Amino acid sequence: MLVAIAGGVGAARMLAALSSVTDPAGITAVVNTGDDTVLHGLHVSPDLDTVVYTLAGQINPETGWGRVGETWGAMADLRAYGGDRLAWFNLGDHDLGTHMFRTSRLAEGATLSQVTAEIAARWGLRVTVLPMSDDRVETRVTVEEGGASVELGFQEYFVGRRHSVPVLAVTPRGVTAEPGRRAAAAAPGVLDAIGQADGVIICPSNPILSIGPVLATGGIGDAVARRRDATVAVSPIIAGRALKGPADTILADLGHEASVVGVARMWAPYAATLLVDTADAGRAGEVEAAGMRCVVAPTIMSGPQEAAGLGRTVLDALEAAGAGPRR
Ligand code: FO1
Repeated sequence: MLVAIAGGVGAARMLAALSSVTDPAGITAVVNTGDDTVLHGLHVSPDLDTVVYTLAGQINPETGWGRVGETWGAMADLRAYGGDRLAWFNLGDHDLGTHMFRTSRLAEGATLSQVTAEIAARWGLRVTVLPMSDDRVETRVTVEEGGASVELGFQEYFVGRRHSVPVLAVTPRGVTAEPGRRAAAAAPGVLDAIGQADGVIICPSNPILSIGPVLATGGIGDAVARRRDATVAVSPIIAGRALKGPADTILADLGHEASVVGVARMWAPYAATLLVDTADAGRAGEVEAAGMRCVVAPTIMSGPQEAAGLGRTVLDALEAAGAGPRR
């Protein structure tokens, strides 16, 4: 069994790639829920939905989030009532059905893991999709705005500010105990899955915004570190740039090097191997000096063949580490 530590778009594509080269029933995804938000009374779990829709072949390929062939009737009406003040976060009509289902099941007392399993079952997924926690973890982003430091909710930063303001700090709230609230626990099955996995993959998601909150929750980071030798991380940074999103600028804002070497310094305690793109072949020595075995291969999933190629490279890297599923 393989366990993938996952954020949104990059992870979803990695999971689809792995599913095309190994039995999807042998893959468990542990997905970030720090981006979750409540809008119009509805519980939205963007990374869980991105993973599920992608694996179900239902993702909008242009945005990488939301449903393919979506319609926007509800948003148009909401905008007519309240303008962009209310309609700043785009929830398509079909996507809304998922949020309504999740919210009503949570109100009935179901856990987020149970609802996620129900949503995955509706789409016939064979990959097991687990939220990192059934408890609320809220990634807060402190930014510099108008000369002051302002703490924002994740989506206020990511969508509201188009992730274009300098970031001063990223804090996953809820991962440590606070007065009146215990620390978030890993969702049922997460720690066992990591402990028993043949191999663990840290997906090419934003290290600070997406993977960081997963590793900070309920002992998940410690569990992955204990499987360090069997863990392969895929760099989301290629030639100093993120393919999508603000991973490069946030790394730099927070004092890390926005490069495969910065990624290696961050993941060395958790993963023995870092897979970097051929564009970064020249930096393999520095990755190794940071304490990770460096595998160099094409990592851009520009089409199904390239994605399958990356999936096979990850399996080969696991096998070379003495890990990975039987093939
Ligand atoms: N991203 C945007 O840039 N604009 C949006 O309006 C937006 C809406 C949205 C709705 C549902 C969903 O599952 C994802 C959505 N996203 C949107 C993406 C989301 O903000 C990011 O993918 C993640 O939270 C970062 O991983």
